Amino acid sequence: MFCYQCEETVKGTGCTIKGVCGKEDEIAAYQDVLVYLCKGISVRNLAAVEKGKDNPDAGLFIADALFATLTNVNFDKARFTALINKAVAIRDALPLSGSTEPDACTWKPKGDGDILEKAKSVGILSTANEDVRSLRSTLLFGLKGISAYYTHAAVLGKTDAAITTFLQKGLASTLKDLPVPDMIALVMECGNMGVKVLALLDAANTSAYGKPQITSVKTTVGKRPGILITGHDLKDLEMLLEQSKDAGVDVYTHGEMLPAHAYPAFKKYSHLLGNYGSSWWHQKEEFEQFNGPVLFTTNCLVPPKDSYKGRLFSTGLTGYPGVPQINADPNGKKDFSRIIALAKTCQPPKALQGSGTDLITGCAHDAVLALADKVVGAVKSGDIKRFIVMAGCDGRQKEREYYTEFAKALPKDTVILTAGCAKYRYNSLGIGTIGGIPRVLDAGQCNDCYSLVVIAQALAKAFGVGINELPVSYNIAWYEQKAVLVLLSLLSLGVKDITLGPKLPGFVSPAVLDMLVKQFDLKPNTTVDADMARMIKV
Ligand code: SF4
Ligand code: SF3
Repeated sequence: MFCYQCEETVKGTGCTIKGVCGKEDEIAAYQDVLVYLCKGISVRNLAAVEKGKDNPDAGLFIADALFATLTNVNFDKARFTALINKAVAIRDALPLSGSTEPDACTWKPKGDGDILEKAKSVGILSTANEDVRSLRSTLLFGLKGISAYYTHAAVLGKTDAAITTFLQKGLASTLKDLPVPDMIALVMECGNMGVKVLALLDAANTSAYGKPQITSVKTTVGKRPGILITGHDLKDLEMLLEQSKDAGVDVYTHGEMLPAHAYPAFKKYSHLLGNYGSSWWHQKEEFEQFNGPVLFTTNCLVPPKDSYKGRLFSTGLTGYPGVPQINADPNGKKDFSRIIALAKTCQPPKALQGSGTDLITGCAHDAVLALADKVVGAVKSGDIKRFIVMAGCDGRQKEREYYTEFAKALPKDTVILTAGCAKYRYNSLGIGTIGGIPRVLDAGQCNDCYSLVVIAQALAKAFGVGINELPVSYNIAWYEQKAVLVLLSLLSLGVKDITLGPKLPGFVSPAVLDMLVKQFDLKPNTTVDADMARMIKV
């Protein structure tokens, strides 16, 4: 295997024996082959559009398939086998793209051994040139990010053919020998599409569940048994809350589900009690102590311990061998009665050590812009000197303590703008407010980075300056491929001088890094003191 798509990749260069995430060699092979087949579908489907014989559903299938290959989403060979079979069926039902076709359009697996053999020649390392590999990988990982967000929006009925067409265009491009400037242009176009898909998901979430309100979320536990829901999918939460409302159990959010508390549609459920635990990588300890069932709706899924594995359920694109999967019926409805029945037999959750501090969330664009006069006034009066965007992901390495230390060391006249699970590094520090404005403004999930962009654009307008002239610094923490997309989206909006950590991506070659530094002034993070001195330009 060779995988270098996430920040925790071995030695910062690539996982070759087994993933740090727990991904086995075999699953990596199935994922590589699935991506390869999606490239074949893309070539044929794009050609079929011109003949009016395309499959309009192929784009959503590709989004689902790529989402399944994202870090910490799915570890189940049976699910990948089913996706590979479906990919072949979709591709083979399309007309030929021409008299000669790339192998990805014609190759067919005859069984397990075939898939493993094929994976040796179609994965990341099949591109020999380091810089071409780097650009193709950057594009592929950005496309994976688009896929994840697109799938969420589509579940809520919001689709956009321009996005799925780009997914196919991007995938098909990786089979061609394109000049470097064309590849760079595609990476930038991926960033543009990132902004588009983030806006689409924002519209999907807010039209279904209302505009997030600034909300204080409890982290204490109740006396009744609980169900824990983790991941990013709000539709799953909605169905779970509705089905469990009279069952005598409570529902708690975990990880990236915390911002759900801010949506008006979920506030009506009094049994949505609070948030339990923190970011994804703590799940082994936290799920153990939760005592009740846990529903995974998306990443991040950490291979479970046997002690609590029997209480886990997955849905959507997530999967783990032996963990029951709850699928939607043809109308999109999911039956969570098994989870609710199990919860009733469980002990209530145990309070986690150090928990109890309320967490503020829901500082999305509408809620913050409702305070625009106050915020602009505080900047003009000098009460707020600088905003630091500290959005992104959390991860398990010790070096991520940097983000807690950085937040603690920030001067009292600064405000953190955050989104994603990176916030758990500093959202319970109690770093206070400035004139009633919380100093940690949590816009929501990683996809709600879109809100941060809207806020920055509104501030730029209010001050009559460009986005790079604002008193805003970017100190972004990344882990998986959605964060890659968010970064590309920021770059496509012209945001410069972003600090990225805790390590630069292993898939960025020296020449590509040089381009990013020259064009966008992208920097790796260093020490708290040095980065603080650079960012706090008073
Ligand atoms: Fe390694 Fe990350 Fe790939 Fe997992 S997702 S195999 S940890 S690079
Ligand atoms: Fe977190 Fe996985 Fe990236 Fe959605 S849950 S931000 S890491």
